[in-house]
Amino acid sequence: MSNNYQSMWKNLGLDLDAHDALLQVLGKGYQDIFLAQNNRPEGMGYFDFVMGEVHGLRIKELMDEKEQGRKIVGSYCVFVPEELVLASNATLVGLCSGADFAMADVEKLLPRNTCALIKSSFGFKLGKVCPYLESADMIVGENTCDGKKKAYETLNTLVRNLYVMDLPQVKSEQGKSLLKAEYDRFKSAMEKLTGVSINAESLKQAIQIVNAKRSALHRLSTLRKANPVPLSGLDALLANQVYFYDNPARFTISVNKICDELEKRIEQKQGVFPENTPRILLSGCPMAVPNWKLPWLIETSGAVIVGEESCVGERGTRNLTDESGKTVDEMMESIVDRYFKVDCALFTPNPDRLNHISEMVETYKADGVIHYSLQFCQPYLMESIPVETALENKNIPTLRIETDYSMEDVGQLKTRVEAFVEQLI
Ligand code: BJ8
Repeated sequence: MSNNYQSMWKNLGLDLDAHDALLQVLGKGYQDIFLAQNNRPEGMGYFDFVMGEVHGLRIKELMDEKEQGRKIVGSYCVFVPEELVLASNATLVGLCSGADFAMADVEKLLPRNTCALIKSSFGFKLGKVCPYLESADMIVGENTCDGKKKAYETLNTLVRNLYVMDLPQVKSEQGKSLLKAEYDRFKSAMEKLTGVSINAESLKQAIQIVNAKRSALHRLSTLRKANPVPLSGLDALLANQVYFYDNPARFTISVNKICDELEKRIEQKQGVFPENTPRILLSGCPMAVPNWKLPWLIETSGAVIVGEESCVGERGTRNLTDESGKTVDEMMESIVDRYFKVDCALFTPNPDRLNHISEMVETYKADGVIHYSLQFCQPYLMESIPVETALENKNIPTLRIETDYSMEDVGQLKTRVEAFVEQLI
């Protein structure tokens, strides 16, 4: 890929040597983790292609869009409503924060005990290795956890056009009004950025596009209830990660295509793991590309992941937006209703998340839950204890994992995961 795109990357201001090194590590990781799996559905070929071209063809497409006057918006959180971005004729991309990069430089700007996700977002900027970040005309940060909201004050000095969205922390009427006010403000900011006024027709169409891609993922999730499971958790995670930067309509078609194939596999009782392999629900912090460590450890330890209670997973995609609104105001209300249901650990109290985890255990017939928190992530680490207690009280075996993006703890994690899986057999 690299030869064709060097000049594009150079024009974007990437550090070509560092970027080449990143692509090499990524390619090797992808080979060892994804391509080494057995019996993968053919439809995963599309996602392999997308990953192979993640810094190539997709960036070229974004460059072409920009040439035609379309704006690119980058985001770090599922609270940024894609509907408003699309309705103003812009494209939303998730900004990867799933690998350590330029750590020595990052730790000059952020305390060492900051979560790996936040450090990674800085590392990709300081190391000049993320073409998505460099192509964005606007980057949206959000006031969620303390780490993110304070880090954006510094990020603001590193990037052009950082827009910070405030978010409620309590699910009250006042909280909802704040979200509504912030989405109204974001709508105006998008209109100003693009020069396009959002109208009822464009907003409805955007809602339908985003609902369609979320519905395709619902269909994919439903198929993972089968025993034997027709798709690995790693491949499902990959689809959930690609969701954040692929063209939405093409993504929807590709997910539905793989679902057609999986339906046939289920009919033939064809699985990626043997029947009755222990089934794990993974719950906790989002796993941004290329953070594949824990799922890989789980699925090479005799278990299969059947669901992700995560923002790169069901927490981020489970709710749809009501499509019946006729006016922009009605549709804005529906968008607020939809996003206000996201049960991020930033909310206090946050009973919906615990209910959702229990519901997912039942739906996907999970034998156990692995709760994943990034080190120094207060919201998810704090919630992991009551989550574990509540699940254990229901006799659902639960393992709490706290880790980061380094590979230093792989041996120790593998031992713990294997011991946990053993207990489920
Ligand atoms: S809606 S989960 S995507 S904020 S891991 S940075 S919480 S210290 S990512 Fe998130 Fe939006 Fe919530 Fe979802 Fe802070 Fe924790 Fe780091 Fe985190």
